[in-house]
Amino acid sequence: MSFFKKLKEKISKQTDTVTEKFKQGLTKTRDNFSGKVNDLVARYRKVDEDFFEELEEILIGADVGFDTVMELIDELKMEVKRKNIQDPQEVQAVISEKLVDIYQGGTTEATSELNIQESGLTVILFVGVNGVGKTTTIGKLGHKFKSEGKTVLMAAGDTFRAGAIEQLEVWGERVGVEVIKQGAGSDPAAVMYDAIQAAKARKADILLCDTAGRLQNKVNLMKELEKVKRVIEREIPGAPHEVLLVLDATTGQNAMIQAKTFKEATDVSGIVLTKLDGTAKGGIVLAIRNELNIPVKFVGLGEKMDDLQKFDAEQYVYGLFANQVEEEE
Ligand SMILES: Nc1nc2c(ncn2[C@@H]2O[C@H](COP(=O)(O)OP(=O)(O)O)[C@@H](O)[C@H]2O)c(=O)[nH]1
Ligand SMILES: [Mg+2]
Repeated sequence: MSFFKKLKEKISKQTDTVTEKFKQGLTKTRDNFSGKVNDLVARYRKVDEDFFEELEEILIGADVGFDTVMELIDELKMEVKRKNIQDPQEVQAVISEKLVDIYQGGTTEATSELNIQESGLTVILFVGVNGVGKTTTIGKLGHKFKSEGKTVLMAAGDTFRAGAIEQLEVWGERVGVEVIKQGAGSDPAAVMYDAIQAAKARKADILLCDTAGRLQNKVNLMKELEKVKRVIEREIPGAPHEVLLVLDATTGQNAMIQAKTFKEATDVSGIVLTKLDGTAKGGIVLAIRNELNIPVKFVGLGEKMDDLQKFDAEQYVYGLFANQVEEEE
């Protein structure tokens, strides 16, 4: 059976809406990346050094990241040799197969699972620079947890940016979740303290904590995050259960730099990659996973409350090559 068919079988265990969301959200990347790969395999009559060089350029152009591209090309060359593949058309399936492999990196699929406590409160802290989509992601996740029947609270920890508290309140109203806040300019650690007390009093399941995204001064950022974390840890041993770094896919290699900075400043447990729908360079997912070794737990595929999806490497690769898969049928 072809890889595409196997892929389709695997993902068909999930709902069609998930597949449709990934497919829709990856339209720009698919048109760009897969379009170029198609064109490449159509132009070459045999798989040679030039073919791989062009493929390398396409991958780098899709923000896959230099190191990851080199690794991928090496693997492809080996696979082509091993299977004695001559026809460029056949390489396409191998490419998608290797993309899934690279993402999963030998680990099991469970990496996108959140560390949710079986009983008691789960605290999730969101970090990242301004404008990446922290508040929006909190809104979307709040909606997701609520629809699973959980009691959710949100903490308005971005007390720095004008309008940030109000923006979270708008999301709170939209998805029916209470927002714990203090005035603008107040100490974020104090907001977290209040929010935890409220969460305990309401026996909440999930507390989603927003933070400010100042990165101009790394030392300050570290201090602020440390203080916020210290308060959370003190009130709930073992918390925060997740520290999710939010990155904007449209910023490409800049997102990689942000990730490295935050990784130094705090223990990041997962990444939310937003605005994947807004970029033609969705290869950044692979670079993040492979070069930072932090799992991408969620991807943002639009601005609406149901446009957040748990990241799934197979859905992602299917979304990239959906046209081919459907053509094969
Ligand atoms: N297209 C798209 N826009 C998004 C996504 N996530 C967030 N945004 C938009 O990005 C902008 C900044 O988001 P915001 O949550 O305020 O970022 P914050 O400063 O990190 O809290 C808003 O206009 C959001 O609607 C996404 O997945 N796709
Ligand atoms: Mg915000």
